[in-house]
Amino acid sequence: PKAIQLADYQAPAYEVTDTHLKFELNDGYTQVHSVLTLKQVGDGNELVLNGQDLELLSIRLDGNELTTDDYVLGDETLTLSGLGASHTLEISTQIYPEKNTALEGLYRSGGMYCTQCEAEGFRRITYYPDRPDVMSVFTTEIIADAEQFPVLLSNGNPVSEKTEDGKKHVVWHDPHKKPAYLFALVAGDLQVRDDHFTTCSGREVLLRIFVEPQNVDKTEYALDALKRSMRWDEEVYGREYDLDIFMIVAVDDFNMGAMENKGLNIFNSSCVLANPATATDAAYQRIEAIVAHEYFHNWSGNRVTCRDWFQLSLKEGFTVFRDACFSADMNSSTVKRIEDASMLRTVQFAEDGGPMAHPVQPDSYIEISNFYTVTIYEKGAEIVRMLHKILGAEGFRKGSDLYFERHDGQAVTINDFVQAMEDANGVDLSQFRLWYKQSGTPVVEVLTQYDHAAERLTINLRQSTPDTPGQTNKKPLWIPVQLGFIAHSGEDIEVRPDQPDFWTEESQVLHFREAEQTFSFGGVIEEPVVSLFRDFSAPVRINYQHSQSALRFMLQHDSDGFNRWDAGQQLMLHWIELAEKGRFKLVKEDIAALHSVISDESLDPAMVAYLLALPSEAYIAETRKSYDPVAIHNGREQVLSEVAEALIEDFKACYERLNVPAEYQPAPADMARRSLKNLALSYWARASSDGIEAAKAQFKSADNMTDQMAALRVLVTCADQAEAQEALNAFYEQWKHDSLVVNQWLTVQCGSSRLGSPDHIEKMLEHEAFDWRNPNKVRSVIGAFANQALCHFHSENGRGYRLLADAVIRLNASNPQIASRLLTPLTRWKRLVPSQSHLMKAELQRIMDSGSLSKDVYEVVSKSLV
Ligand code: B3K
Ligand code: ZN
Repeated sequence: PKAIQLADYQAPAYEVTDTHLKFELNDGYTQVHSVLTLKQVGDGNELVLNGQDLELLSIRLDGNELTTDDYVLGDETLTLSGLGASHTLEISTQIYPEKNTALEGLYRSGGMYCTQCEAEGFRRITYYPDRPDVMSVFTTEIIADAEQFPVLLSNGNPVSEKTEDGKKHVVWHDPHKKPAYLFALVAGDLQVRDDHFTTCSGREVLLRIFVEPQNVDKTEYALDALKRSMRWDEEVYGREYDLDIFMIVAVDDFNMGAMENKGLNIFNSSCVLANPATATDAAYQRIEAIVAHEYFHNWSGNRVTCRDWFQLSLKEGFTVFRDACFSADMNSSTVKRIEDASMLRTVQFAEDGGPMAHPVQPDSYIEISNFYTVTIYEKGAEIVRMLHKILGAEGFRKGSDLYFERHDGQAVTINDFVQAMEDANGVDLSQFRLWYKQSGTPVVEVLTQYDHAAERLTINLRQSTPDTPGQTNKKPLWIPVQLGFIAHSGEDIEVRPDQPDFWTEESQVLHFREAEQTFSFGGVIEEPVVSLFRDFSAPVRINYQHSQSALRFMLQHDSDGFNRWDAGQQLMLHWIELAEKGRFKLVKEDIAALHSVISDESLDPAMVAYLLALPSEAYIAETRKSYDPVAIHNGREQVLSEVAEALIEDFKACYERLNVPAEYQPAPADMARRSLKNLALSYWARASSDGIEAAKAQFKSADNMTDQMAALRVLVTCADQAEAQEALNAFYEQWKHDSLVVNQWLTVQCGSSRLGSPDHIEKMLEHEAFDWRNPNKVRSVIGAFANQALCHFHSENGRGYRLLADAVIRLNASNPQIASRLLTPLTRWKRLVPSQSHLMKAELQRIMDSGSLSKDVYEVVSKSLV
């Protein structure tokens, strides 16, 4: 397979002004007839259409049937040459959605048909210039059996509908021009729940969620989140919705979370369906975030789209930033920041340190599906957040207004986005642009010095970015450093930089722009604790050794919630390291610090839960040059147990205080209470049989999935094996009719460092609840195992690796996207201790040698073996 290069980009020669599609859905096969209005807009008279796994039935140009002499049919293209200024092109193809297991293009999921076209799925439907810079007005006619498929949907507004000879015909028209990747079609026997939204200019919008009949009682929350998103985008970005109808459809078989098709979002059912009995608080929060994310794409992605797929972060980074701000506004902004930064540091830093490291604007790819990554999404969002820090809320809004106004209806580049920010604010962002082009995680070394006599503090910063595949000698970046000084009293003291470039009182941000820079501050009357990179103001690694006592102090006093949490994490990382060396003992100062956190009832309980949670095994691994997962697991377990024992009375009291009967509400305050309650339970049950009994009681009496699942997790982790299994069996009996709950049941055991052994995983692959065709099931079993049950995945004999490689080889043939994603843990082989890393490498090699690899798997495996 050949790599596609950004440098080779060429504008299209032809535009498709109008696209008429007619779908005839038949049992076993579907025919697609297209009529394209072509207009020459660029150099050349050649039209290249993309197509994959299509049966070509006929082509007509301006009414004349073409023969094979008139075009060149390549492997995945159909080329017409010698064209004039305008034409009408008609193409008929036949496709087989029932046989489509890749879940790209048009496919069957249960009893329904649906589509997934981003990034390059439309070419599996018909021959078309399947590239985002070709934008067209779509009209779609769908014909299908009226009884089996009473609901037929596509983008835009409904135009007409009739039933003739048992066939239903509907026509949809989308007035907004769009690239083919935003096309969608759904056919099924679905139930709908309706609602309404009045836009800021007073237009009425019909909101509809379509689901399978058994799920109608799980649609309320998504509709609520949708309305809140629509209002928020009006208020915060001045963006109004632009069609009379907005639809969401829930689909069980889906490769990712959801898709922002114009006016017709399609969701993985796990990311949209919820009721209190079946969905956890985490699921509610995920639904809120994803509904918002897809809705926000209507402007950042659909109205203004990407010129080519190298610009993917233009829509994804910006939209993740938008949904993160929305979630922060709806819930606790500090907790949201902790969650996002923690995930970035765990997963994105690992990607940056591995063979698939790439810039937020990549230079090349083999398979674009491999680039829907945490780097494009989350690091991309961090870059937009830094722009927001640099420009301020008002300046940023001026920039986004200009961007949307200037580029509405266009397919543009990341550079166009930055340019709008520059033009609206009159700043030079040339150095800032490097964030998009340089891969790797920057490291910032910090030295501080305090001169008591002069009442002066200096901070020396040095930055460097390590080499990554294909990139060396990186340049200094523009790094916003938000900071504060904390006095002995615990209060913040005023920070007055001697060089106040860009410094503002409210932002408290230093602009660190050279390889090395020293900042000095006068009028500092006592030696403060320096709190750096508050709010995680830049996606960098920080090397700054705070003393243990400074960390304990920050854990109790830092006014910045993120750094307060991070201080605790640093303390705990240190404990775990000591535990691994057999030298850990919780000292009384540590206990006092934790005690003060847990007993501070003025704090947000959700925040307390985060302050008391140990860093994950994956994050601990990420902080090491080379790591031994089993040692990390054991060290962390020891610290967990010591904390549980030392604070047993606190945890018990905390649990009892918060375990009050209350009707379930997915509201921030209730979620916060449950999160701390269940964290307290997990510690309490670790240290005493009373805690286990409390977990059993909660498991039995819970009226909501948050509490039931938390109790089940505690039992799986702390109860003896027989009791754990008993709870799992009872849970399955209770919930086996509900596939989304069963997925959680699979995850809790397959991701467990207690139960998730390779033997157990093999057993679950044979279970009636498992299905290789369904990505959610694959993720719940194999994904949970390889990403969470680390001590089993990395078992000494290499069985965990073999199991994963077997799954990848199998899925490579049926669903390459899922195969390639699942593979990620193996790509980290160089970071493991040698005994493990050579076993991992051998499995990568075995995948490589297994023959006929998809582009998806080939790209990841070949880059990993370099
Ligand atoms: N844009 C889609 C992702 C499509 C992934 C294609 N492999 C979902 C989202 O980011 O909103
Ligand atoms: Zn997105």
